[in-house]
Amino acid sequence: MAEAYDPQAVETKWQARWADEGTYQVDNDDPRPTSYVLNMYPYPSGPAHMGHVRNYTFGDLNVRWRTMQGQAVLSPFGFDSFGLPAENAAIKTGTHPRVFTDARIEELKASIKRLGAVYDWRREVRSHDPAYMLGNQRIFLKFLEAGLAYRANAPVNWCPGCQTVLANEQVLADGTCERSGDVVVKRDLEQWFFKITAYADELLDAIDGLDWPERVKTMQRNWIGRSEGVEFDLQIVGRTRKAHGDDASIRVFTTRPDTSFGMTFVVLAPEHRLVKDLTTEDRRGEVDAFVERVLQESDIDRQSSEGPLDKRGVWTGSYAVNPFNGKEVPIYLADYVLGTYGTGAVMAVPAEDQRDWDFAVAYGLPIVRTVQPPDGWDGQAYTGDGPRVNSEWLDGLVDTAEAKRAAIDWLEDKGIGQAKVNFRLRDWLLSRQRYWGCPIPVVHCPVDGIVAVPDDQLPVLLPDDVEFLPTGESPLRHHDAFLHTTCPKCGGPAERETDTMDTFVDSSWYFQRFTDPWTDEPVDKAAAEKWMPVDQYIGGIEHAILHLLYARFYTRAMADLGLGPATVREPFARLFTQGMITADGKKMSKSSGRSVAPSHYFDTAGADSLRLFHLFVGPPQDDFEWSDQVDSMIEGCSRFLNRLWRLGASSVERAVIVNRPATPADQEVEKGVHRLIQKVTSDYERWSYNTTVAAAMEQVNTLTRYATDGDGARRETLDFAVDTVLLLLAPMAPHVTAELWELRHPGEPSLHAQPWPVADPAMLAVASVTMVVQVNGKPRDRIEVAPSISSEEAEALALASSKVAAALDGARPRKVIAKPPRIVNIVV
Ligand code: ANZ
Repeated sequence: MAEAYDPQAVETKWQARWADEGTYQVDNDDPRPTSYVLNMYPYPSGPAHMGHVRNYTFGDLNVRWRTMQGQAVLSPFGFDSFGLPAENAAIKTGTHPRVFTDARIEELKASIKRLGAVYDWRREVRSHDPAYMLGNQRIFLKFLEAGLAYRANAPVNWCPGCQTVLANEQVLADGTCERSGDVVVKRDLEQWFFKITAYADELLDAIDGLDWPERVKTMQRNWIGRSEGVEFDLQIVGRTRKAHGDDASIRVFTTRPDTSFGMTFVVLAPEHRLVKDLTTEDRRGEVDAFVERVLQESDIDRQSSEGPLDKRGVWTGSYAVNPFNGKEVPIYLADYVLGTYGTGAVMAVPAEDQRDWDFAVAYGLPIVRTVQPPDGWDGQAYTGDGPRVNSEWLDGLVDTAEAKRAAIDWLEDKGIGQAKVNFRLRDWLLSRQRYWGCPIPVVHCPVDGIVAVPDDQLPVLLPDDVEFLPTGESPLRHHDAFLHTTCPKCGGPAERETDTMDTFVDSSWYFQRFTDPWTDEPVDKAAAEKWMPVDQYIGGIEHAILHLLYARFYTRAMADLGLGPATVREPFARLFTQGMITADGKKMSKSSGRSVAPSHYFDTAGADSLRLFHLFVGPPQDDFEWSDQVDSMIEGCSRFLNRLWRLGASSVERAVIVNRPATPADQEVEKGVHRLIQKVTSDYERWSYNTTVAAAMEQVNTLTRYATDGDGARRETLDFAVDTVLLLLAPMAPHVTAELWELRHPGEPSLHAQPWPVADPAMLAVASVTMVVQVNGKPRDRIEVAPSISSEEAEALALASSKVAAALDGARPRKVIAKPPRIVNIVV
């Protein structure tokens, strides 16, 4: 009897061996075909919780599986180590963010290592590494030079109490400052932007070619939000171009110019530049109060459909002319019209737009249908197709695209409008008034303006001797030695930029850095060309938009500026978004206070059982609620691995193992194993891990019975079967399978160095199926036939059956209906 399975001893042994032998280290001159598997690099918040365990189990399975398929698999790990929590901890506890962060990294690393997930730790990258900051700053300066980084005024959250800018996270749901309790207002301040909109079209078009979940692709498309329409001018009543220039008209953007005859009012955003000008004296009090209130609201609140509409708008007292029919329409303001989209002004067509309809009803404004709705349609806007009505020269046109085209042509002919494509996507505001981030490497000179820090003075590092005070301001602004510098151009006194970069900048190119983290350049193009794009990226759906879009933009911009390989424009060829582990319905995370640590399970059932549990509990893309039943499920996985251990160590109780030629029963066992190879391989490809664990469990039970029942097991068959099961389970439960393999094959290369098994097609063919022969609908015989049997053969076999002959009792068949290979029906 082999020794009992001791998970801790086995796991420690193999983890040390993989690390010592560098089993999963790959060099950049590795001749094997390449593959790149990557989990999104985590924010280091302390020891791993079950959410991490689940994600890294999926990633590790992919790394090991691809390795067994003969690929050189790049499997790096790093830390998204800049960010607000470390800075807040510093303010609270007085620990420097670097010390705090490094400690959290070590905790996370230690707990990940016990999972047995394999990474090439030589390639580790942390956002706050000086070498990484150097890369970040060099890339930034290239973007600046190319006009992809620029400064502009932007509305930011401003706390009048603290006299500082706040991040969105610091503004409470009721719009007050988390620290002072003051009402946070929007204020225009100079900020840094990346011109991601220059890539809007390309980023949108390329989504089609990505092997990503449809849900994520849709979210990206909506976020970019391309819309085709037209911009045109409405004359303001009482104004002339001669007297008022550009202020004589209001420009609107619409996607439905075909409905223009139905425009019964115009709505401006409260921040529209003409608001003050258009407000008549008797309306001023109400308008001012309204504008002040709306400017406090977030864009999200403003676009929500909640709240009574009669409180959400106000009339300015002025009118504009609808150029299509010459009618005068009132000009309103409404919170839901955004100043940052289109022209910040909308022609309202209540009959064909539900929001305009509701607004018209609330303010008693006219509603004129311009698309004929179906009979019985009443009391709401109609956005479907139908003939144009009340639209003069558009009347009768049914095709919406054609009607739009006609309206745009008319506007262009008259010289008052042009076709226009708009994007919802805005440029990326990247500056943060924070300490724990990568400094933006420029100085502000009173003579030369913004001047790049020269390359030989990079990286601009964060000074350590700063005080973290709860003032809400970046300590960099109060650090004289950092702040005061000389201008690299004129040598005069200048101030260093104290804004740091959004941490999404760090996560936009780290995956390229992994391909050669030792290079002096941000990215070694040859190395990146070899490994990129990431073949399998794994991470949470919460990154569906910002991170994944920013990374796509960065990859393109870097390629265009010669900072990355020209051929690599998409960073992540294939994306998997795993489900969340939830506790009480909420995402498991350290900050939620609901995190379950894996260490207890590592110490008891072992890492392999825990991995198997995570693979087994359900489809990887689904959320999983952590509950009281989990312990018994992990126990179940542990019992399975013990059964595997007994089988693999050939100590199955009462096992009889004999040498004999293969009987049909032995052949059935072999075929079952080939079918398992096929199933596991295709399940791994499809990320259907729960079904593959179930099949493996069933197979182990079958083999255990085979080894103990009846005539006993044939040695060759059992060896082949057990070895194959170990190979197939190796990516899921890497320790126990490696140990069993070594027991069974002492002195041979390790299990993880073995090639992935391939199913023999001949063994997959199902030898026969049972064909039922019926006479007048009653089953009379069952015949084993080849699955490929033809109708004629099936009919002949059926008629030749003695049981059928007995049932016919001399009667002549009237009709024979053969549905090979399952059924033949004889009618008499
Ligand atoms: C008249 C109209 C009639 C409209 C109709 C729609 C339907 P997307 O697809 O998102 O581009 N709009 C324009 N600028 C706006 C702004 N700054 N804030 C809020 N809404 C704005 O939507 C474009 C449509 O959204 C435009 O077309 C305009 O309403 C509105 F039957 O014009 B439409």
